Amino acid sequence: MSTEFFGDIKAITYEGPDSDNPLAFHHYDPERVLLGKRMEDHLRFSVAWWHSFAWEGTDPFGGPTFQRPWHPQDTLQNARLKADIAFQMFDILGQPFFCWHDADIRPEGADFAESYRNFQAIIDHIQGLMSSRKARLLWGTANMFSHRRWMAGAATNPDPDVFAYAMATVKTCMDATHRLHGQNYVLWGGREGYETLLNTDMAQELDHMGRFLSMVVDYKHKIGFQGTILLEPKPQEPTKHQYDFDAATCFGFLQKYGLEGEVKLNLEQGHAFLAGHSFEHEIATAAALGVLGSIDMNRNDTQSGWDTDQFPNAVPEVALAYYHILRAGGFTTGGTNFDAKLRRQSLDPEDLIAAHVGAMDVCARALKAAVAMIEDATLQEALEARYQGWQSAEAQALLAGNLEDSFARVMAGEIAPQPRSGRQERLENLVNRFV
Ligand code: XUL
Ligand code: CO
Repeated sequence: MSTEFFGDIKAITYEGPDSDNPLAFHHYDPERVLLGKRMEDHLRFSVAWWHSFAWEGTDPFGGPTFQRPWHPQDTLQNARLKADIAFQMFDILGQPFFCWHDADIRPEGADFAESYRNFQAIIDHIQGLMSSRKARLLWGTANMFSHRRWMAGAATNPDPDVFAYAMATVKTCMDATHRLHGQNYVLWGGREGYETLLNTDMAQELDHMGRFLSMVVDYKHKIGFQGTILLEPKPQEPTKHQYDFDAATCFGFLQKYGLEGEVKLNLEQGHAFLAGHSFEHEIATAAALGVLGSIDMNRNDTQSGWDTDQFPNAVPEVALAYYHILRAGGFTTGGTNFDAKLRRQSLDPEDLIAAHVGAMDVCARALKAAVAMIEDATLQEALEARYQGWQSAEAQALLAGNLEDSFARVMAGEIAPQPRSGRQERLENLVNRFV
């Protein structure tokens, strides 16, 4: 059964922009060198286990639409089959990374100990698959939001027993990530927030969340995990309000608990959108604050207001995201994860391949545009020209000065600002030449 799932779909290859083969890369050419680095190493694509293999096609109004050979997902045998087929897809796509939540890869047991045994068995299996295959682990994470025990949060749960259960759960997921040589460990606090302030002690919950994250960092050092710990901001959904609202909020939280040098961010395009930001805003904010880690490259529907997790398809938007990533020096341990799912009518295995091929091509095309903008340098020059005034010694002295000195000079008419154009339209026109 497993060998037949993707039928006769062969490994996808680069055929160039003129090819009319829908199952070929038109822009993603992993070996092509841009700015001194292979495209594969710039983009560092990753497939998300949960959406591609664990999600069954449900929505708030309807049950599963997908019928996969590894359903139902409640046995170890089916979990192994799911892993085998996942690696077949990784072989077809040739992307370098994948990632998982514990709950995506193993069946839930009757109790913690059984879930743990299931998890260990599947990690053994994945380790075996990895020994002869290309795909590596970008990150592991714990699903501490689906099961009813997490309904009031994990680290921010009012019940200390749940806090302890979360500690135990994250330990197992960090151990597994370490064992599989994961490049990062992610924490997305889907239920770390509140439904109503009427029953919530926010100060206490934030302190618990800070303490929890400190323990995660301590454990990382204790086991010698070399990867990066990443927080994933999202303003709301599933809870009414999530504490990791956006990049700036996360940075303030990290600073309060002294973790800004230890933890970085995994930014998701759709989450930026929910927070009322553009994706490049979140990337530029994280870069400015020194906490840019990794990205989840999936978009929301611009009208529905939900986190629809669609594969990316707007090159201009994605190009600006990569422009800011490149300006920040590119990824180190991070990458481009498709935290994206098919539409629930996309039933065929080929849809799964086509979705990823298209998304990889959109990102590759956007990367090429971003590289071209950097090589052209007009944008950078315009930016530098705008701040040119700060090059003088006199301007630098302002930063070391005081309010009274400037008052005296402005009062004496020595300083009289002359407003200048921000040239926004000209810069937008310039970007349009590249995308
Ligand atoms: C949810 C989301 C998660 C995280 C990992 O919106 O993005 O899938 O990426 O827990
Ligand atoms: Co995500």
